[in-house]
Amino acid sequence: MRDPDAPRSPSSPGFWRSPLRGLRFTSVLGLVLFAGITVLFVTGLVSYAAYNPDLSPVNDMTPDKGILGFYLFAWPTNPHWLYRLNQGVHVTLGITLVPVLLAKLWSVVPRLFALPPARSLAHALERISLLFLVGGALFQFVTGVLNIQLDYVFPGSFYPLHFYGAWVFFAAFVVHVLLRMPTALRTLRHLRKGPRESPQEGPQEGPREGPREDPREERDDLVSPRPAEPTVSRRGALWFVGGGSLLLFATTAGQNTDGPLRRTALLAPHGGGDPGEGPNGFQINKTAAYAGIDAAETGEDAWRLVVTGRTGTVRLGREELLRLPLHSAALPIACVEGWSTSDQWWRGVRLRDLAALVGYDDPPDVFVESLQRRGAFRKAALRANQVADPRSLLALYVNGEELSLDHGRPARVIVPAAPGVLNTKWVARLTFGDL
Ligand code: HEM
Ligand SMILES: Nc1nc2c(c(=O)[nH]1)N[C@H]1C(S)=C(S)[C@@H](COP(=O)(O)O)O[C@H]1N2
Ligand SMILES: [Mo]
Repeated sequence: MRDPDAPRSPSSPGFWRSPLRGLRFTSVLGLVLFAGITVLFVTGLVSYAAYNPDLSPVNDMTPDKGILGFYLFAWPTNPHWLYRLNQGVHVTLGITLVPVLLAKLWSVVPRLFALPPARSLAHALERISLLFLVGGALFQFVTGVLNIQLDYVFPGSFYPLHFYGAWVFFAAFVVHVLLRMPTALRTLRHLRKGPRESPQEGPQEGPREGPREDPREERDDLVSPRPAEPTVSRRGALWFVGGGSLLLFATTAGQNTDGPLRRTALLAPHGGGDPGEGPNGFQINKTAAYAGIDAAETGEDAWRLVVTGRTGTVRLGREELLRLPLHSAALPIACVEGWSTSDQWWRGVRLRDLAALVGYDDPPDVFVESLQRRGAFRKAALRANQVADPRSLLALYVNGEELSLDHGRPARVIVPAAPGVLNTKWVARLTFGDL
């Protein structure tokens, strides 16, 4: 027989000795995760809807989604910062929650090794759901962070992985919350009524047997039966976790601003090309060089915008385009990676005016194609409501100057509230008609 106190096996309760572990620590972290992960799930699904995946296969990064697309809706154009807010929250919150997730896992790690693996069928099912919970949590956080930091280590495949992963993880999450929320709330209610000990005093004793001061108190298997000397109080540990989160927040959030604050975004993705100063001096995602754009093709003599619709095809050179009414709109670029710019001042031709040129008084959907020959974002489909918005432009100018080559010269799409991927650069062709 194994001595239950022998710290040799991680499945023996005595192996885990931190006096910080206990229902309270786990419950506080659990409640923070509950709020945070619910917001992550909702903003994640909303971000997917923002791509118009049900409009055209070119927009759909997860074509085999099946019924998981049940909730999709026509993405609105108001408020114009909608995607900026949604994705800023999704990415910034995801990064900020990393320390909380790690601390939560640490707090329950003895449970993961507990033997016997299953005491009953119900217990076996719960443990299988925990596999999906823990695996799913790690998977979602790791794929999310890798996608932002390593600039598409898995181009294309990231979207289905993160999308299906979200559903598996969230299903396990809901089961876990249903099972554990009562415990978490009861534990914290006790805490507010006055804990039996101050956090500095270390662990309770004899969690398994013996009389308790409050007989209704739950048994707490997370408390170590042979705790080590505390090196930090529970409150101190929570501050440590919160401090880690704060640090990540402070080094991430700046990527949603322009100007000097952006330099605080040490964890923002880098390498998009140096935007330099001046009117075109805002974040660049893919540079023209990266996208394989030949400057000669964008020049006055070479470039023709090809617009197709009900009444046929119209080809417009830059000069002809500029003879159409020009309009302005102040709109941000907001990337799925969680960075965004503040509103830039774009100037160009309304998409709905271009639709009218080829026979549509009531704007239909449009299929946009770039000069770019390869790469995932060279085509995009916009919905009729986006085409109809008077702020949706084929922009030729930004902040009073011609678009730089990296920002999409000679012309790019800009649509209010849309994710960056739908703002196609180096536009060559617009095909209007219901998709
Ligand atoms: C990413 C999300 C989460 C992960 C990966 C996670 C993981 C775990 C794991 C593996 C356990 C041990 C279960 C066992 O073997 O009995 C556990 C216990 C617990 N979790 Fe979570 N959890 C998460 C979110 C939450 C949330 C949102 C709550 C709040 C309602 C919560 C509250 C608890 C409580 C109170 C326990 C201890 C239960 C007990 O000892 O009776 N957890 N968690
Ligand atoms: N042709 C083309 N257009 C594109 C892209 C691209 O790779 N190719 N990237 C898109 C993405 S993901 C974003 S976030 C925005 C970024 O625009 P910016 O580089 O001008 O900031 O452009 C979009 N338009
Ligand atoms: Mo993007």
